[in-house]
Amino acid sequence: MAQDHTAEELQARLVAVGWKPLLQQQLADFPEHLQPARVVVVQRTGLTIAPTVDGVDEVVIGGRYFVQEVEARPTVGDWVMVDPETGTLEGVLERTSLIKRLSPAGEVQLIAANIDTAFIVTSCNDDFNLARIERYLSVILEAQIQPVLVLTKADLADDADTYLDQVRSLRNDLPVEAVNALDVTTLSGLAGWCGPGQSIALLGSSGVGKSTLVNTLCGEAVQATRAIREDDAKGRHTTTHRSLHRLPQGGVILDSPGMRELQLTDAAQGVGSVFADIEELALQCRFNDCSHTGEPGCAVRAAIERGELDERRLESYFKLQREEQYNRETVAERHARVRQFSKQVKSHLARSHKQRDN
Ligand SMILES: Nc1nc2c(ncn2[C@@H]2O[C@H](COP(=O)(O)OP(=O)(O)OP(=O)(O)O)[C@@H](O)[C@H]2O)c(=O)[nH]1
Ligand SMILES: [Mg+2]
Ligand SMILES: [Zn+2]
Repeated sequence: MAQDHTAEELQARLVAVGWKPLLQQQLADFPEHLQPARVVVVQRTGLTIAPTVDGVDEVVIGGRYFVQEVEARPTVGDWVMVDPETGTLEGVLERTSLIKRLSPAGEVQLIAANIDTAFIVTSCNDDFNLARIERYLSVILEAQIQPVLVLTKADLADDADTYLDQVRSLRNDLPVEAVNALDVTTLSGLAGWCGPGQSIALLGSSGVGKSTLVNTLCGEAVQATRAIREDDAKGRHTTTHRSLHRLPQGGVILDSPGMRELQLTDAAQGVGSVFADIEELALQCRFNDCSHTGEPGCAVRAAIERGELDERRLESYFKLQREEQYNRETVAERHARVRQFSKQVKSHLARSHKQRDN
């Protein structure tokens, strides 16, 4: 029963799953008998929460969350309000950050909420791909989350430094760590992000060592891991659902299934931040609608010619910008169709109610 816990005990249990003092003020918006808890695992229709609310550790996602837009549905990392009497989900606290993508099926998919730091994980092998890193960075910076680049399998590479140099060429303010995810002594550079109240998300392809990092950082094997395929260094999609884990340093870390692709949606500002150097150069182009594809007086092309900007980076910028715009428009059209449909359903229902009443 709620009465068995003192307020301090409850507070300590919340802090253990990443509670921050600034969340406290949101509690005033809810009836006093409701208790906050964090979503640590998401299944199709239900959520696993921690700490438990009077022994309740799973709650059902009620139908009302499915009639709203996807973004209103609780996801991993969300703080939810639970009724200890009935064990039901009564609300979701306002998020401090949200990571989302467009799924391969073309739908907005939530990846995690209330994340402070994202470890973008890539290996010092064939997995390494600058354009993919720029893609992840766009999503993370859009969400105003601190990105940290983690280059795994540095122990297996002869030339880990060349990978480090390439990443450093993207942005000079990006923390980068080359590690052996199996060796805790190489992970000390990550400790600064792992303290109490901190929530970390891991993003990266299958097989890069996300779960291995979780295990080594947690100091025990909480997640299954599996060797990658020998022929093409690809992972085997070992992790199949998202889950939050407590770190000994006090923070929490979210393990996710490896992503085949991270399609951008609603990330125009994120793309702009990743390519801030290009956007700054563009201000000096002669035409303010310059497409940087050959107009006279183009400062972007001039920078490429001077060897100050990589052609690859400009291509990557164009690609992500186009994709972001296309996906944003597609999602907006889809939303409009859904709204139109639910309007039709409502008016149909209203008509049939009226007929019944007559
Ligand atoms: N030598 C070495 N092996 C690593 C390192 N990181 C991961 N591995 C190995 O790589 C394989 C894949 O690691 P996982 O942790 O399962 O990869 P994952 O990113 O969780 O993959 P998914 O769950 O499929 O997304 C395992 O055999 C790990 O032991 C590293 O830094 N060095
Ligand atoms: Mg895994
Ligand atoms: Zn230009």
